[in-house]
Amino acid sequence: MADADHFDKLKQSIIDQDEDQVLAAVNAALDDGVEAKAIIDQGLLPGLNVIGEQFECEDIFLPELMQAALAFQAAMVILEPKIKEQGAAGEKKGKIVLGTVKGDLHSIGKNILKLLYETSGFEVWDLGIDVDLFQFVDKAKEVDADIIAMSALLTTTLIGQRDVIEALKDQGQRDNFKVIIGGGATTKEWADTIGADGWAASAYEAVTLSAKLVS
Ligand code: B12
Repeated sequence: MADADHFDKLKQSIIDQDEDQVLAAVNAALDDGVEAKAIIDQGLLPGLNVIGEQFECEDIFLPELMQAALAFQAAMVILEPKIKEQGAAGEKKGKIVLGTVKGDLHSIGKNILKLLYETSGFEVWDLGIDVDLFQFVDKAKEVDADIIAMSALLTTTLIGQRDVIEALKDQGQRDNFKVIIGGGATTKEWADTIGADGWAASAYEAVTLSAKLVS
């Protein structure tokens, strides 16, 4: 089967919120030699975007949204080890404290970013989701991080990114860390407004940006 047909099947399986179908499509694509990263970027994520649109238009509701997210995460259990196999060994490039901000439970983008950081030679402390501002600041100080990287998917939780930068300033720590932000709800303008050191639209760009910031 051509790669494009695999991508269509992968996308549709997420839209159908059918975990068995997702796993079958992932395994079929891998068997045909499609790369794990392409399976995610060109198959599964476009499906998740359609799910987001359907949710916004109220064609589907929270249970379906959750079902699609679970199916995506089941695929990642197969795909993560494949991506890690191609990962970088050797000297570490820098230390990253990563998390999704307070009040926000979205983890998929953050987890992809973590995976790419680790396979690109960064050390990552993943604080998870719903991360309080002081958890970011305290962990960054504790491990002497180079970068604090914060994800936000909701317009209502964006403010958590600004709060971390303000807390760093209050503690006289702002110059000790680079701060980058991302996630579906963020923009370059928001990053500039809150005085972040960088913003990226995708996990790939985030890794390139981080490598520049630590060099
Ligand atoms: C899956 C999903 C869920 C799942 C999340 C499961 C999980 N474990 O993550 C569940 C079902 C839990 C969920 C819940 C909710 N969701 Co939701 N969800 C989505 C959905 C469909 C996909 C999000 C996603 O994972 N995208 C794929 C990833 C890869 O994209 P990403 O996170 O943006 O990450 C990429 C880049 O942004 C970047 N990146 C990410 N983080 C970072 C960090 C840094 C530092 C950098 C540089 C880059 C970077 O790299 C990533 C890879 O390239 C989106 C729609 C959409 N298209 O985004 C809605 C969406 C985000 N959700 C939405 C809503 C409203 C909700 C709920 C409030 C629904 C409800 N009524 O309860 C709750 C909120 C719960 C909470 N408190 O957080 C809205 C948000 C609207 C808004 N603007 O505020 C959206 C946009 C749907 C919509 N169109 O209405 N959701």
